[in-house]
Amino acid sequence: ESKQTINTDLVTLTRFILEEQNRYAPHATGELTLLLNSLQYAFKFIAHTIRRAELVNLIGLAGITNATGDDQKKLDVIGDDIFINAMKSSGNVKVLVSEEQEDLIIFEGSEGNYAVCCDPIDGSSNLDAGVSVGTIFGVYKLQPGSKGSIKDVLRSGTEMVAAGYTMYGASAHLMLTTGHGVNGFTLDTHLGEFILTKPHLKVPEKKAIYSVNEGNSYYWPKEVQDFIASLKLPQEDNNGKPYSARYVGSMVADVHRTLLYGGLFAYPADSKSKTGKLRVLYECFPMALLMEQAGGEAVNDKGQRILDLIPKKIHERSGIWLGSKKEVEKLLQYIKN
Ligand code: P6P
Repeated sequence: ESKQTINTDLVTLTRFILEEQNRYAPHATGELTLLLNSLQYAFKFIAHTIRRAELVNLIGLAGITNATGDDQKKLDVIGDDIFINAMKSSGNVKVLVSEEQEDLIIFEGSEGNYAVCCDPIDGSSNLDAGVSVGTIFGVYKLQPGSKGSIKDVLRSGTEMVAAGYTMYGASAHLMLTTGHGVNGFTLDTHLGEFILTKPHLKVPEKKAIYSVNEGNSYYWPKEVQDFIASLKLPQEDNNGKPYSARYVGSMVADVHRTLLYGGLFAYPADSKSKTGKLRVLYECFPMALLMEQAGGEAVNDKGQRILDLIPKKIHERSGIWLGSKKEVEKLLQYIKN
């Protein structure tokens, strides 16, 4: 008979984080480890809430708009509340930037040494259609001597000590980096644990997939129009076939596919959105850090490394191109000249 082998030595996220702390930061205080555990609690709660949303009629507009003018859906509000409460009660977070909050949040009573930037439910405009959405996050350690202020988050993305996202799709997938590569976890809802399923994830070096909203092409600069048009021609390095187009319209879903399959994702700035649409602190930086840690690249419309940008405002936006190293290099030929 087929021997059903059960893995009795599962690597949970909790175990993985502790092993990583012992391996890379044996003298650490353990605060980041505790913070990451509070983050995973928030992901589990949001995943649970999203799964039941339609059943308990949570889907639909909440009748208010957020900091960046998007119509807030009920789940956006609930996701934001869950996230804020999880970070506040962790005791390790002093400063919080959320897409749903116009102003920086400072947890006055907290002795926390970390600042967290997040988009609690990114892609929520797709929620009613059952499209995958996700929570995107980036973590800074407060600057030495800081009591927690906006200066702790208006910094280059290279200073983030952890970043990632949890995509709420068929399963809940967490992609995490703490600066030592990218590891993927899948939520086992019976155990209530994120299980390591994609250790040391590397993005394929090249892949003939491009992912951009072509509905904006009328507003793109000429070099972007020319570059995207060039991908639609037969490619010598793709057995004479043109690129495939794949665009979900939910950044987490588009980036997740790009990390796993390779390709190029883009949201360029255009004459309609002169500084692009995606926000630096809690969309561009976390996805750029993940992509670089997985061996890929992430640049802005001038071909500058996304992580080297220094935002001046907490909801600042940037054009972004990210994905396989060879695909970003093809782009640079067009926009660097
Ligand atoms: P568009 C979702 O609203 C979002 O913020 C990202 O998740 C996504 O990549 C982008 O906007 C989609 O924007 O203009 O293509 O619908």
